[in-house]
Amino acid sequence: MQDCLFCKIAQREIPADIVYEDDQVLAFNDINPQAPTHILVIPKSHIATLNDIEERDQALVGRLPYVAARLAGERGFAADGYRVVMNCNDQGGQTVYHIHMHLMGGRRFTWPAG
Ligand code: IU
Repeated sequence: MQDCLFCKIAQREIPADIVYEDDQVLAFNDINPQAPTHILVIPKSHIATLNDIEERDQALVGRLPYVAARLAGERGFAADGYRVVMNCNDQGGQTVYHIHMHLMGGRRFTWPAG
């Protein structure tokens, strides 16, 4: 999608520190990390918010936690635990309108979220 930052990253029009890629999904280090590891896992195709996921997108979106868990395993904190987050719309804290799963690990997280 035109003017979508994460589409531009997926299309290599804007640089990012990419840590994983397959035909459907891309993962890159967050530019403003909130944990020792903070990776964003995105679908390559544009979906603006969680509310915009369609029936046909289910397998694609299901791939996000699959990839996140795999990356957590590779980085050695899968067993200790980690946090995945998807923010939706303004009150949910979403700032980039292309769905993304935050994978954060390497420290202890608290609950409830702020
Ligand atoms: P949010 O859930 O939409 O608030 O998360 C957006 C994330 O995208 C946030 O953690 C930013 O630090 C991150 N990010 C980025 O990695 N690179 C960028 O160029 C921009 C935002 I703008």
